[in-house]
Amino acid sequence: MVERLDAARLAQAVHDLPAWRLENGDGADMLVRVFSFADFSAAFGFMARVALAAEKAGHHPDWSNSYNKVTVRLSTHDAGGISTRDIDLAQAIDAIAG
Ligand code: H2B
Repeated sequence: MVERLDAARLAQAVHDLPAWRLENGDGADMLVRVFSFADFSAAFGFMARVALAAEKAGHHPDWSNSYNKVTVRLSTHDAGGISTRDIDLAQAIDAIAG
């Protein structure tokens, strides 16, 4: 079972991921980033690449898509907050987005 990051490690992780913001939903912390693309096709292509990376990692985003925008929310459901799995996935998503 993966553990939630403690306050100090979470603060460092958020500092190291400047494009992501910290939100609290239903009592659980999550990392949130909104990605904008030229059109729906580009947004969906991004989602397909992230989906493959997420499946490979066994860790999955909560997300939504509206035309050219993709909102990604990362948290570890099993831990009720943010774990190293979310940090790793955020870094992988940033690399995919370029
Ligand atoms: N993704 C996220 N975001 N949080 C989880 O707790 C989680 C997951 N758990 N993907 C995984 C799958 C788990 O249910 C499997 C059994 O590893």
